[in-house]
Amino acid sequence: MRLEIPPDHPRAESLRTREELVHYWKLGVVADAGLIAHGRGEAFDYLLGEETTAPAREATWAAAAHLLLAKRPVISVNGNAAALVPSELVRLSRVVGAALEVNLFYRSRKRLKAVAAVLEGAGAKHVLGVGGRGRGGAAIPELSSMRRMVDVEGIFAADVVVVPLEDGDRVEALKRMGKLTIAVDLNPLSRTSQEATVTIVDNVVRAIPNLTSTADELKGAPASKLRALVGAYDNKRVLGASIGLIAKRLAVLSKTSATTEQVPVVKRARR
Ligand code: PTJ
Repeated sequence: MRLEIPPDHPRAESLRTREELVHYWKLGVVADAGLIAHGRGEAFDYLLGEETTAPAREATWAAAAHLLLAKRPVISVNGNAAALVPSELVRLSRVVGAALEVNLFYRSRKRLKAVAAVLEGAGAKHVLGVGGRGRGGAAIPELSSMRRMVDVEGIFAADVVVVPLEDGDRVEALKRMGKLTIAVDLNPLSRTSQEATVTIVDNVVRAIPNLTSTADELKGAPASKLRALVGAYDNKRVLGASIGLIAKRLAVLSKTSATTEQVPVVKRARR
């Protein structure tokens, strides 16, 4: 049963997103830890003002240019991404000509199939990563987590990989294989954010549609313009700008917010 969320509730959007995740968790698409990961993301979204920031927009331009320059782009899909933005991922894959591959940290055959079914239900024609051992399976070297299991036709052969809600280990391993990575992560301090080629510090529900419309806009642009966009981009600088934005917001809020007013200390009476 899904919770009825009053449309005038001040946090209706956030509650709807939670309900979506819980619904897909019950279906076995989202991992138990996916609910915890979402809570962490929500906290950072609060700090960022729950909107797409200027640094996120700058990262989106660079990410779109990388995807359009790529020869074999792949979008890696986990449980949370499939639950929150299934049709948006399918649309992005069409606009930039990228393959969709299921790749799970908490991997099981049941979950691989469940995530692939969500993507197919959203219109995906061909989903990689569900073939299993010996059927198109390969492993990322020097990676011990289950995320190492990838498709030879997909992530293994890709030059650019989109990794929404990822873990830092695999981004590092993909980098060692010479691949470029585009992360979507609300936490600008995470290892994933720090290690990716481009990190879009934004909620995946905003980031993926923005990336699709930006790629659509850039589609007819000459390669020289795309190369200039990626050449001018510096992920460390843009991540620093996101962290700076959080610091600025907190500095302003600490002066204006009622929640930070001095709370009177009630001293315990001495006996
Ligand atoms: O489906 P699986 O088995 O592949 O597992 C997926 C999870 C998310 C459980 C797994 O990848 C995991 O444990 O991830 P982490 O290490 O918790 O990292 C998730 C990151 O995504 C954290 O930095 C969160 O802040 C961030 N995050 C959470 N929700 C969102 C988000 N970033 C963007 N948009 C969100 N909605």
